[in-house]
Amino acid sequence: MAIERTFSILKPDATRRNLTGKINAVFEAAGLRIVAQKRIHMTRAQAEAFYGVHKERGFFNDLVTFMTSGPVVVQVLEGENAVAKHREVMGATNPANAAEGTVRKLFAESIEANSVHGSDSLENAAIEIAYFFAGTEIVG
Ligand code: RTP
Ligand code: MG
Repeated sequence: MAIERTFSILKPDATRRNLTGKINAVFEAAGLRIVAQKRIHMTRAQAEAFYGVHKERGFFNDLVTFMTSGPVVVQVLEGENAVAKHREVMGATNPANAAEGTVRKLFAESIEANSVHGSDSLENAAIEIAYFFAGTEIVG
């Protein structure tokens, strides 16, 4: 299996409840290595552009408001099959459907305040990483 990099966000509900270490522990236990990480407060313009694919969805405005409601931690995670592995340990979007032991089952508050974001493909991972990180900030 190939070593991949994926893009991750610890969302405002996670930073507000001081859960960043607990969530990172789940990632690291799954074999994902944090090769870049920074805490930022996204602007509305940044969040709107990041979630541009969802702009026609009914939840878009609420999502942008939520993602700018507090600090987030943006991350690059590296490991074997990292995109799929990260999605697996995050769990289903709606925590009510998330499997036992997943981040969203353990920590998410709702379908919106679901603690984490993860890229859904290797192509999107590269785009999302480049949106938030310079190459020199990623140290494998
Ligand atoms: P993410 O992009 O955050 O990793 O999550 P995902 O792929 O599992 O979910 P996606 O369909 O891409 O939706 C992006 C984020 O929008 C919020 N959402 N709210 N109120 C709603 O019905 C609803 N549906 C989605 C969630 O924060 C979701 O993670
Ligand atoms: Mg998504």
